[in-house]
Amino acid sequence: MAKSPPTRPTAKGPPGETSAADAILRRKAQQTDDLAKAVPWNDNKSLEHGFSQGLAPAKGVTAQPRSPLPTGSTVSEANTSEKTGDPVAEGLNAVHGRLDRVRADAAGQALTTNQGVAIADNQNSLKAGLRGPVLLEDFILRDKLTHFDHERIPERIVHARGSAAHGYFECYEPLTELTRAAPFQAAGQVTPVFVRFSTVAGERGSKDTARDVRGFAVKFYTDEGNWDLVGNNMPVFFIQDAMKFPDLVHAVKPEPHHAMPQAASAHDTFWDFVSLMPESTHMLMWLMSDRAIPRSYATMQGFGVHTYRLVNAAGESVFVKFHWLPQAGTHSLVWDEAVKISGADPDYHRRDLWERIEAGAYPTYELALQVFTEEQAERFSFDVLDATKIVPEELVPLRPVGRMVLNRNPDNFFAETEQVAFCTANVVPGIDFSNDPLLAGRIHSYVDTQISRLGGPNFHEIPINAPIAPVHNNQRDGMHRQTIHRGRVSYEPNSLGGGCPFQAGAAQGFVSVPARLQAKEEQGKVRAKPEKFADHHTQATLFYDSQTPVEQAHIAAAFRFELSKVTVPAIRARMVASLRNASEALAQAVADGLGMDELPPPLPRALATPAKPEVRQSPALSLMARPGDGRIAGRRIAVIVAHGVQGAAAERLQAALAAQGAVVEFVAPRVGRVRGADGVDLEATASLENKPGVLFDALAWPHGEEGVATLARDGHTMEALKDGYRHAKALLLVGAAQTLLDMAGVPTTTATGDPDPGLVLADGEEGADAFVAAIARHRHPERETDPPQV
Ligand code: HDE
Repeated sequence: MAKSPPTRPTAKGPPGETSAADAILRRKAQQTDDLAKAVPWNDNKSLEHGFSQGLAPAKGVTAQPRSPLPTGSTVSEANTSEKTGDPVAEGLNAVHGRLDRVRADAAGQALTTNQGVAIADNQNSLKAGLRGPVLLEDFILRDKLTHFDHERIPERIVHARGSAAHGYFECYEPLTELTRAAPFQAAGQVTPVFVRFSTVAGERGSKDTARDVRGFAVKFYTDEGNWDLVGNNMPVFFIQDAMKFPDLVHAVKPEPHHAMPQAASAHDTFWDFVSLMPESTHMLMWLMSDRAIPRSYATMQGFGVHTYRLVNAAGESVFVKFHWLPQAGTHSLVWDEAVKISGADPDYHRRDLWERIEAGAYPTYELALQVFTEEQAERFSFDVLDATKIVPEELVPLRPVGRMVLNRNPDNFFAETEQVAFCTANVVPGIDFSNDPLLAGRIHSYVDTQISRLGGPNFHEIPINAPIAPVHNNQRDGMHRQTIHRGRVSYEPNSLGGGCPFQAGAAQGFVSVPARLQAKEEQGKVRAKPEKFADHHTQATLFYDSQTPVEQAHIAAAFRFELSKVTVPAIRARMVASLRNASEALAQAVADGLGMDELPPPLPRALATPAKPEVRQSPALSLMARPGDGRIAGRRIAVIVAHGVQGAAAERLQAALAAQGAVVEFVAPRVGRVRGADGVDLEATASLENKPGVLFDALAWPHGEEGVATLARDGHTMEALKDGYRHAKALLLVGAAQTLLDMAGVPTTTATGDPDPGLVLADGEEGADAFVAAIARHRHPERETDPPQV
């Protein structure tokens, strides 16, 4: 039998209050004993065994305390102050929730130290005399310098360079038949999100327009916990097993002896590795395509990459692939442009994202699902657990299920964008993993990396990472712990906390899908891959064959450029030999570009006779497949002017473009007022020097003889015109401005003799309309030649 609690506490209160304190302590002891008695044994223990119990775990046993007394840490919690505040409300963890509880604003406030001591002088350190030494007792100086000295944290090992925004996900229709995941339960349901886009290889301060994969990581703050969909802008990956990830990253990062090149795959070690890893071939096609140099984060697709599972309330599950489709369409840069932009504005994508949101042109993406059953998956010619494979849309069509709108910039880059910690392990009931071996490695890695990057195991309490769903568990302590837990219970099962926090059970809690295992002979522990993983080329071929001729030419040029930077001929030859297995035409084009006299023999294949593919062409794989909504909202347009321009016409053009949502700037040799020949002056917000033409999507030169003559004498004008032409942009030249074409050597017809559709020479409204239509097409590759003529 349990012993009765002592009738008298050992602790004594101050004289005069002893009897009241005694009474409370006695009540607490009595109620504690009652609470413990309410749980006479652990009723759940017998339910921990057996397969069917594992599928439907029981809810934990709880008991209701008679008052808050027995579960509290101290009977003195009612003695409140400005600092302690009131006793915590029942069931509340105040660390988690909306971000407004931690935002700060200094309006009307004096400068203080981190201890809240007002700083009288923020200009001088404390010295022994005017010319004397600085004193160690200057706690104000040391408070400031010490914090400053530790302002940097380790950057992400990969994806260090990134930019992020807040927004929301809106569900189109209930998906309850497929999943019980919180964001998909009702039409119009809104879930807050935080999205971080990134490059992979470059360091934190590296350029945005490197040829690279882009990260597309979405944190859904659902009311059942955080779900992170940590994807990329390409649907496949370089490798099939997490075991190879450190090798891949070491190969692509700057070479360890001299730390070069920064944010670039065009170097020996990367191509040495991938040419020895034929499973990378499909991903290399994507990486060498224009997908790797997106125009903006708002114009690229996102993919979950791995196969995941959706699970409904009945525990039934299907496989799923996640796709983000940009409303503005998929648009990319061209390589020469990306190179030039990286010099003119290394923050090109970061700025674009920020400015679009500030201007109200919110990046919007549709979420689409490819849903298929395990039985379907078994019949596919490829393995859905292989992250180097897509599920062609012809096989499983995309089903749009909601949209995501990014409508709020962060307040503070470090606190939000740098400290956000995405993790593939963050799933909610209704979402589950497949057995993709690459995914398994990620489920481990992301938590692990944050522990060193964010300095300990409590990074989930950093406001940007904290869920809006309540958090209650028995984890305690660790570096920088924020939560102050009430009570003495930090274990489960318990009776002293009334059983709380209790095991949620199957009805509310996360239950893993009991995925079927393979045939018996495949169940043993083994380090090997399934047979279909050995087909390294079929889908690389599918991708290349599904591109338009222009895209194919860009892929060949990208391979040529990258391999021309490789200094070891044997590696070049090995890569070309590998490409022969994907496309003879591509291998030949690359070999020609590298001055190889003969094609090397194809590399041996891991699988001699791969299964027959279901499709040999998939038009959806072309960037051209998603031109967008045809609007020009968010496009950046330069109207290039100088003193003597026809001001009124230039203003009309600006208004017509701005009315379509475009961001239009007058760009002149110098910033400031530009005198119009017609008496209408303009304000140039940018100069040809501080914002070269390469930073705009389209360029216009309005009429005005004197203005055009001035521009003709400024070498920047020719540069802007030539670049605009070479990069296939829409160009408008009115009246006298057309003389610039000849000077720049820009032809008005394409190589085939057809009129150039991106070159608009009409005036007035007609010109503006034609220009808008040309901008909406984004680019006019009809004029491209290799090498460029201009
Ligand atoms: Fe990552 N990856 N990754 N990755 N990854 C990281 O986590 C890792 C992979 C992706 O904006 C790191 O917090 C392993 C595939 C994105 O903060 C690290 C493997 C895909 C981001 C990590 C992969 C991704 C990361 C570095 C192979 C596309 C940026 C810092 C098993 C589906 C998230 C961090 C952000 C970041 C590990 C492969 C996407 C080291 C071990 C495949 C978008 O944990």
